[in-house]
Amino acid sequence: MTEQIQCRACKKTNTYLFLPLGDHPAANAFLTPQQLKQIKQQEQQEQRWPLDTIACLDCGLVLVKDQLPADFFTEYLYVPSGSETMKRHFASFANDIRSRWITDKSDRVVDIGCNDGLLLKACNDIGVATLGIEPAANIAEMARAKGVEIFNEYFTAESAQRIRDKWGSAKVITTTNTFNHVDDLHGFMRGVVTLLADDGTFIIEVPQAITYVEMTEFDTVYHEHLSTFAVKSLADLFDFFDFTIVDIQPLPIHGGSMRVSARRTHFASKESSPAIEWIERERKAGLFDRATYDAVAKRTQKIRRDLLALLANLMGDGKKIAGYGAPAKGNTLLNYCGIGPHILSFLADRNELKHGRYSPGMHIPIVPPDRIAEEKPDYLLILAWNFADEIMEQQKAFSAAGGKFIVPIPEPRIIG
Ligand code: DWN
Repeated sequence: MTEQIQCRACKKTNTYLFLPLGDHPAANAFLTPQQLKQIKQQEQQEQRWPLDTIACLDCGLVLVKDQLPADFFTEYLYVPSGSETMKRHFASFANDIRSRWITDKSDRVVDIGCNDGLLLKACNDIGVATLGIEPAANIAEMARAKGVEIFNEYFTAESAQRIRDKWGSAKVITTTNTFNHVDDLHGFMRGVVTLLADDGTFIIEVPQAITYVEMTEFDTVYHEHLSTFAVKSLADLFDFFDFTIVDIQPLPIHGGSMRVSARRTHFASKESSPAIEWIERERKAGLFDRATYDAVAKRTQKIRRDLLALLANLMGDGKKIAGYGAPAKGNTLLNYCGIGPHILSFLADRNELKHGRYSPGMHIPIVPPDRIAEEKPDYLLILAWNFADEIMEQQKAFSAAGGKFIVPIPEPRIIG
């Protein structure tokens, strides 16, 4: 029985380490040629930490321990603007915010972890006042270039007070795929309590634990993705701060997410909270049972076996295989399965910040997508499987030339 840890959401210690994935480098720590050279010459260690997937059997949180250095996000390589899906998603979210939660022109939306400002630009475009909070200097500049006002520091209980002193309270606080990167959720919530107007709304977008379990999305766990939330884990967390969930919307993005809106309990009704029905669904899905996670571990090991066998057979037939997408999740999969340049000759990715770099751990070169037409692989392993439709649509020329796709989750399969 491994040592139990305290759950960062509900603070109970009924946790279960069900899936040790090995020692992994940080999933977004894409290496420059210089860094790779120093590693190869043993001048520099590529830092790795145990990637142990843990479940809280009380609130359903799927979590990893926080092990990354404190300043990890001061230079960041992920931006959502590389995806048409995400551009459409944030435009729709901006309209939803204005129609449901904004009542006055002076009402401000504060987006914590605003990244390159995609959501706040969409809010500004429809006349909503905004402020972005983004600690990564390189990404903050991209947001500023879109005309988005930025507070370039981490959001904490302390910085929340300074933000409120300078810009006033927020009518809406949003945080999309940031809450799952935060270790001190209670400190973050103290900041929300400070910054949010009394009648304000706190809106979180995060991947769902129920989808992680049902679709065996083991690769969505990495050192920066500290948590994958169940509705119950959010409800238990909010209880500490007298917030109540008032709306839950399932979202198809990032492998199955949810948009959860919460308000202070004196502006909400616990009895009619949608959380009640969702938590019942989570209970029926076995999110609070050890056996559920034993089954996830077994399915994960089967995905590894089946994917390696599929790739070995194709290579045995003389087929050439490359990867499409260099997502953070792809590095969990590549490092867990031991898939390196001996199998995938390159990873094609549209994000220019990653071009010329190498994947952490397996050191596969990352190149622009036009390399596909030059190298003509027979198969593309889609590591950004959450965008498989968009990617296959884009790569119609590859399919027309006889190329086929491999999608690894929830089971490795060939498409095309
Ligand atoms: O929370 C996070 C999620 C939201 O995004 C971050 N911690 C890190 C990141 O995770 P990821 O890197 O796994 O996210 P994506 O958005 O699944 O990565 C997609 C990758 O694929 C990007 O590098 C862009 C690339 N891409 C592409 O090359 N062509 C994406 C699309 C849609 C394309 O057509």
